Amino acid sequence: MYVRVTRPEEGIGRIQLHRPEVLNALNLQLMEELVSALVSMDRDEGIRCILITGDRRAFAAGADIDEMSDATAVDMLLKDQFAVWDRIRHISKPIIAAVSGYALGGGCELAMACDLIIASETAQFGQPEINIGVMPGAGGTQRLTRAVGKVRAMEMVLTGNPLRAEEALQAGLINRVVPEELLEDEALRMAREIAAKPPVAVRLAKKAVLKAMDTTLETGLAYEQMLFYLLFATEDQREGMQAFLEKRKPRFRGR
Ligand code: CO8
Repeated sequence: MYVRVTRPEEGIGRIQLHRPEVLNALNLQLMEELVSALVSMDRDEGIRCILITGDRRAFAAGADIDEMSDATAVDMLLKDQFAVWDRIRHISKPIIAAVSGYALGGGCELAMACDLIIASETAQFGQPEINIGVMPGAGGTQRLTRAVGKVRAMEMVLTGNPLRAEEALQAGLINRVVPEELLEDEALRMAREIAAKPPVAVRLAKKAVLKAMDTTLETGLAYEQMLFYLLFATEDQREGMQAFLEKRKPRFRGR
């Protein structure tokens, strides 16, 4: 197994990428295991927030170069490795990437496919594919550009030079930078905070924010309104508002 799945606390699922000998290079088997863990956590009502992490040295140093080096275009097409990546987009629960060390190529793309990114001071984010004769293929040119803007994304993609954690924070690519020894705690703290929110509202809010990435303002606003109205069909809306009026803590049930 190339991933380790745990439940560190009630409501939180944790997936650790585990191919340390190759800096968690993302081969097809690892990606399939990762996505299958994500899908089963997404279906599990006991899990409200998902963490993906690597180890101290690497979140992931990219797609597995060994696995691709001899492939032809037709091999790549028939293998259709992106099908498994695409499934990450359909995970409805929030996913937090906790990144230490290298997040390069597919590793950076995987972090960007998550909803929030917490990094240790040692993290570095880059798209070095240009150095090996290719270019990003799992969202790097698209999500990076949306996150940091055209100018910075262009520089990263054309030079292959990575951003250090602090630079990535300033560029708007990641949410927080913490000392390495606090990474797990901080990621868990954020997961705990989100896991305590009303799950249906979290799910729809995630959908609405993602919608903003690929639609017009008008369509996005209409979509947001529909999801907002839909939440008035939930018990948690009643509970949340009632608890506010009664000046007590809400008890959300995910219904
Ligand atoms: N694939 C396969 N093996 C890798 C990878 C990788 N991406 N990265 C590191 N490794 C292996 C090394 O070959 C080495 O193995 P061995 O001990 O057997 O020689 C081991 O991990 C340790 O690596 P290094 O000795 O190189 O460690 P260093 O600390 O000297 O360097 C670096 C670390 C800078 C991260 C260096 O390993 C490196 O440059 N790695 C490659 C980074 C890269 O180019 N990533 C992009 C890959 S392409 C990609 O991600 C495309 C994604 C889109 C397609 C996804 C679906 C197909």
